[in-house]
Amino acid sequence: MYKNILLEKSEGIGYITINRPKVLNALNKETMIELRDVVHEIGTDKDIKVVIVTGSGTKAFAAGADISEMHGMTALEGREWGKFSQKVFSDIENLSQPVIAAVNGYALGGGCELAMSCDIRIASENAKFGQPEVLLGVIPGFAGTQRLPRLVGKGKAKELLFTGEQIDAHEAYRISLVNKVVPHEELLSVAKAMAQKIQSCAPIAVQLCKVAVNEGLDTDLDTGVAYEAEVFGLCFATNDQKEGMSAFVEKRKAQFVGK
Ligand code: CO8
Repeated sequence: MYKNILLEKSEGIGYITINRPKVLNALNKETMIELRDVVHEIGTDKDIKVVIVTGSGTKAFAAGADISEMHGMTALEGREWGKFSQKVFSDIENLSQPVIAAVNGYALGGGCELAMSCDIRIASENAKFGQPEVLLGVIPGFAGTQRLPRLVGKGKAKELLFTGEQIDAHEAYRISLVNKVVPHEELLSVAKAMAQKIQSCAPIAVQLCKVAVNEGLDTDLDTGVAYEAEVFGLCFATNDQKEGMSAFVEKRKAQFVGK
């Protein structure tokens, strides 16, 4: 159904795989349009509880926006392309389901920006991260100048943005760009295990955690805390809250239904 993306749904997990391995999964327009559509499809699929995003092949998660497609763009075309892709990544960030990036190789430029739009990043030992745009005469255009400092702090983000330097998975872990680093062959099984662990929790509570973090981080602490109180209150309108707390009191395992 999709040309450049593989979409698989299994046991409540949606697997999105960028599938252009010959060009290291470079993100061309066609792929970004498909990614938008896949994200929409998954976002409206009640059976999908967690999403895993990865790249096809062993070498790359995504080596950036497609340079061969971009190099002849006008200023206006560049602006439109950037805005379109920013929206796709913000749709990923705001998907109701948690999204895990399983970074299997190069995550450069738009590839790093794609990983950063996911909620959690797990990197294989051979993953490499970077924002090499300044080496091409541009700046990151898919929100890298905004998400990178939010994840690693202003100083480190500026260093990576100004130098275009690539860092390995361990350095990415050290600066909190990724949550964990695992042997390459274990990447998908670790991502799946994390997805299953998330799935065993109350689904609405997990979704509301995501909303509270995302909304709160873009505001001041008092506003974020007030927002949390509202969302916390909402949880008491769910069956899962009653089930979760009754199960604790009755010393049994909770059976959550997502209602
Ligand atoms: N775009 C298009 N093709 C690519 C890309 C890319 N980003 N990356 C790799 N490829 C292609 C290569 O051209 C090559 O194709 P071919 O076999 O036809 O020559 C194939 O993939 C394999 O690549 P290499 O032979 O270069 O493989 P190496 O192992 O030697 O090197 C690297 C791997 C280091 C990853 C290298 O390919 C590289 O440096 N790639 C480019 C990385 C990069 O600069 N990414 C940032 C792109 S810009 C960006 O993402 C900005 C986003 C914001 C845009 C805003 C728009 C307004």
